Amino acid sequence: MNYSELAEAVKNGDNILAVSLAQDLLQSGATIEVIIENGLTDPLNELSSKCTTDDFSLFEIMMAGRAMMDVMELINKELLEENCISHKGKIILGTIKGDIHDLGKHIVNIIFTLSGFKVIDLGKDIEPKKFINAAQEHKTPFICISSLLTPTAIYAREIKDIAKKQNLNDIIVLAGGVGFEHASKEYLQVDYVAKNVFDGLEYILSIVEGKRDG
Ligand code: B12
Repeated sequence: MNYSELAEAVKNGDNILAVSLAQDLLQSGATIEVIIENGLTDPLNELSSKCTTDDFSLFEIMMAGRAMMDVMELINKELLEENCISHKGKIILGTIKGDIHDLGKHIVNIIFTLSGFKVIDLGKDIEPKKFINAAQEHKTPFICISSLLTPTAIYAREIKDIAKKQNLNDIIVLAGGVGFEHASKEYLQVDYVAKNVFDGLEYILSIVEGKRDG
């Protein structure tokens, strides 16, 4: 199956071609995991250097982001039609304070929703305290934080501290995104650091299904 054509269309910001290629891939039986990794995440990661060099093109990155989100919408629609949504619980999600990257967070939202969770998406650049407030308001232990910027680790570390001060000992913090993925859970003071969205989902599912303690 040809994922490189899809990746190229996303990189070029050609959303119409990207959606049509993704449709072909889905029809030929490609898995969502592989479409997301090879067709969507990889091309955006390839644009990486544009964020730090003189070659920086916000327009190019935003167009690629739009193509990616249009493909995600298609995947979302297909799965909703298949009626595979159940109800497994609520999850608080947000990009941590100091960071405005949110394309990856949107993917996490979609994958977790499709897997049966009600996702409360707080948005981006979110204060640690707000995650705790939302978890209390929605009566859920699950907080998922996303970051693509390594210096935001200082804010990730605050979440469990705030919870402890309020005697909220059941709060479970899952960290993900390239800003966190090389850090240890001890360093970030979280319960788990996900290698990718599906690894994070497995972790939450294993707790919900009683296979692992929080
Ligand atoms: C697109 C992009 C932007 C866009 C963001 C648009 C948007 N709405 O998100 C714009 C142009 C705005 C931008 C801005 C900046 N960016 Co930028 N950006 C990128 C780029 C090229 C791609 C990121 C992306 O969207 N990838 C695709 C998505 C789908 O992947 P993802 O986010 O990693 O998410 C996946 C997984 O990580 C995971 N995941 C993510 N979150 C979570 C959470 C949980 C709980 C779980 C389970 C999983 C999970 O699931 C997703 C699906 O697979 C990266 C390069 C890179 N290699 O990542 C740089 C990059 C992240 N940016 C970088 C930088 C430095 C910046 C700026 C500071 C630049 C500047 N000088 O102003 C600003 C940030 C300002 C701020 N305060 O936040 C650096 C970060 C360096 C670092 N380690 O700290 C990178 C790595 C580029 C580089 N090589 O230096 N950026």
